[in-house]
Amino acid sequence: MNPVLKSWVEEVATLTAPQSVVWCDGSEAENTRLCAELVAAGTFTPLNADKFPGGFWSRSHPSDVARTEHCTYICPEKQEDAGPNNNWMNPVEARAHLQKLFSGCMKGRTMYVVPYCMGPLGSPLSKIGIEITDSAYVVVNMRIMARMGQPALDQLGSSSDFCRGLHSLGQLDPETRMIAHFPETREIWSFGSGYGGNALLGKKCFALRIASVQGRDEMWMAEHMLILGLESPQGETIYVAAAFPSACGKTNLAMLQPPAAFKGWKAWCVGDDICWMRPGPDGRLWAINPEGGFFGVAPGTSHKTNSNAMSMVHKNSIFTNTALSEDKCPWWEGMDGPPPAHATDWAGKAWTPASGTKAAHPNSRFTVPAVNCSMLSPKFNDPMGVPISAIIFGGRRAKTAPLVYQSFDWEHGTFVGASMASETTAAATGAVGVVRRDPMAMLPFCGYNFGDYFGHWLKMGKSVSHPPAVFHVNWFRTGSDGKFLWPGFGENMRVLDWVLQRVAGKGEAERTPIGWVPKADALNLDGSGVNASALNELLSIDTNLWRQEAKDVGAYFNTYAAHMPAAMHAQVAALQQRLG
Ligand code: GTP
Ligand code: SPV
Ligand code: MN
Repeated sequence: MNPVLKSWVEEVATLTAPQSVVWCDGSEAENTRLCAELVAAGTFTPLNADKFPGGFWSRSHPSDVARTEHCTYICPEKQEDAGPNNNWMNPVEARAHLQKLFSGCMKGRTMYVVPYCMGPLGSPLSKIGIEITDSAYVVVNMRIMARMGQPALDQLGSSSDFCRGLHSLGQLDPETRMIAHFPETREIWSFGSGYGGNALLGKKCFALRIASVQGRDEMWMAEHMLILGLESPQGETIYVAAAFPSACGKTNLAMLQPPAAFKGWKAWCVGDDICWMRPGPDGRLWAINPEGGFFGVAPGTSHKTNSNAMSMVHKNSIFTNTALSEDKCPWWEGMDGPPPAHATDWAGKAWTPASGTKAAHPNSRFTVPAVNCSMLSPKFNDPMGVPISAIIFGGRRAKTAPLVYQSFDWEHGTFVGASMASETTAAATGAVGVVRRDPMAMLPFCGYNFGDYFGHWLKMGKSVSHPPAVFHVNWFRTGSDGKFLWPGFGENMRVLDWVLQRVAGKGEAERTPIGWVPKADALNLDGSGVNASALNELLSIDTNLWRQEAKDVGAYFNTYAAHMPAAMHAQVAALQQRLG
């Protein structure tokens, strides 16, 4: 028994006073028992055994349906280390407050000790975390989302190098909810929420907020990115990583199905949400997906938009806050076919198409083991990961950002990522559709000062002889009628094709003030239904809008004061100069 782990678990048990302590081994038998307990408690409803074997439907508390950024804290000793991009609390004060919240909070409950490995077992790039939780729902979800159980414990051995995560549902009271991170001691304390990124501590809390700090200290990168392999008809596979904010299309792009015009091409999914990248011996950045499953947005997922996802959710999957049809199948808005005549909605109420409300919560999700994905990359478990040739940033921008452009070099690419903005979505509580700055899609997830983080990006680029080429995409540009100009989903292959061509030193492009934009005939639009005027609009750059954008970015960068690298200010000035 690992002595450091043992004494921490004892310490937590003393603080939280559970009825019993269960060490999770991650076995099938344990999972079956926990799922049965969740069914008995009414948390889980078994799904139709013919159509969704091993599947369960679950509803969270109606006030606990998304990440809560206003009660998420980064607590290094110095406030400036958290930066203006994070809520900060003095760690002494935060600990005192959390000690009170957690004191006796597991009375009458079972305390689960959940060991897990982020990244392939045995990989030098992987990291061990331990989550202590009083939620069986969290345990069974963690088992899908990470390599959970005995193998992780075996890998840890007697080492004290693990991320400590303490989680309690508390009373699920939004008023006392708090998700606190102590980057200096690699600790997470999460109280009062059972939902997704607030509660499955391996995901955003460890693999991004804590890991981003570890990456800074150890010269690697923890990013909110999908990883996708594209195999040409000649059998060559190129890997790209893409950072889009929450609910802006990562899972969809990670499971892309190339359209008919790309006969012979194959797409391979390595990851859909998180990417850890390190310099390899060949001077490239190599990436692993630290996760073991997918926690994907359900609404909008259909055979038309993401048939790979539709196929993978039929086995051993958990659905949270979707609707449930009378024949015990999950349902959500945007699924193929007509809505069920009668269903139970995400809040547990009887629902019909005439109800006039959404049956599924806009942030309802499926939790699915990665092995279910038929296009899962053969490199998914490769301990060295895959070499990344291109990094693609993107967001929801009705105007301003063209369909795609390429940065001039790594430094400019870092600027393109740092100046990202996107409309907010239902993945976090608060207003939806408001444009905000979301650098590298990391605003809610970077565990330290963004100024220092941009500096780290610049340093990483200099540390490799062959940094990835950097692009920006926008699938969400709208025309004068307010409708999306670009068909999106599988059709995004047309843009990736240009990206791959550029990586190979080909692909016709025009130099513009913001970067390289494809020439009108450089994109293969065969069978896309996109006409010349739509394409023209998609690729157009409104100089006036961009002058305003450059000004806004400059003002935003100033909020990081002395932490902002001079090179980023120089990029703003250079953009302004190019815009005239
Ligand atoms: P997180 O899991 O929150 O990080 O989200 P994500 O980035 O993985 O987003 P996801 O792929 O789940 O997509 C979120 C929403 O965006 C879904 O409702 C999709 O239907 C929609 N979406 C994804 N790709 C496209 C696209 O290419 N075009 C359009 N118009 N919508 C898209
Ligand atoms: C996101 O919000 O970016 C997600 C879902 O991927 S959550 O696990 O809640 O963070
Ligand atoms: Mn995400």
